[in-house]
Amino acid sequence: MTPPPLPLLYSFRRCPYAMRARLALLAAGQACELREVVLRDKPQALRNASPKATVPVLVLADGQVIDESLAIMQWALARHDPLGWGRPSEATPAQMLELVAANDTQFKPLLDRYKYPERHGEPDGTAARQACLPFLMALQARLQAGPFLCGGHATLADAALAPFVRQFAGVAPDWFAAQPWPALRQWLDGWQQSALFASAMRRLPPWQPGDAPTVFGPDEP
Ligand SMILES: N[C@@H](CCC(=O)N[C@@H](CS)C(=O)NCC(=O)O)C(=O)O
Repeated sequence: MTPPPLPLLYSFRRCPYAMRARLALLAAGQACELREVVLRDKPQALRNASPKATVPVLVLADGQVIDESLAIMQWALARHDPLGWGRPSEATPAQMLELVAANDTQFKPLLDRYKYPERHGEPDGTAARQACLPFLMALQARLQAGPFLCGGHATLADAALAPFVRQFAGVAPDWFAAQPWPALRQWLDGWQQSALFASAMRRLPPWQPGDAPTVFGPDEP
């Protein structure tokens, strides 16, 4: 019997939204065909699948298109969740999703201002960085209470937020290292050193029409 075709993931290695989707697909043991996208030269096939043309986009074998990173995570984990990413031990699933929403709607815009102050008419990133502190301090407090954001094991929230905290830390690594956030740093280091993260960050050449499929999944190199 021929196996069903794999879902197709349009991704960009360094995009934090695509990272969280890849992490969840790996955690779910869900292989897919991956097409690495160059954002300044998006393939027409991506635009056809999702006119808003952001990454990640997952196209299922039945043609269904999922073009929001959180929805891709939820789709994957609803199919298979051996690590319990959808079952936080110290929060309800709704509280876990509230944390993701706070990241996406509050922290992410401030992170953009911090990274690119000139695009926001600001002389430097210090005001934006200051505005990020309450969010990061709240993460530090959570991680002081337990090794992961929602308790004793990693969940969707950890995978969804880590790529953004990583970006924040990368803007001024020395400054980040000097903050009184040991639990936050340990958590971030743990993610960045994990085998899962290494698999999620596998380097792939940009996809072009006609290329042989690249399988991305738990068993791939
Ligand atoms: N809400 C979307 C946001 C995705 C997003 O904004 N991705 C960025 C890359 S990190 C993107 O594709 N931007 C479009 C562009 O740069 O043209 C999601 O969660 O998937």
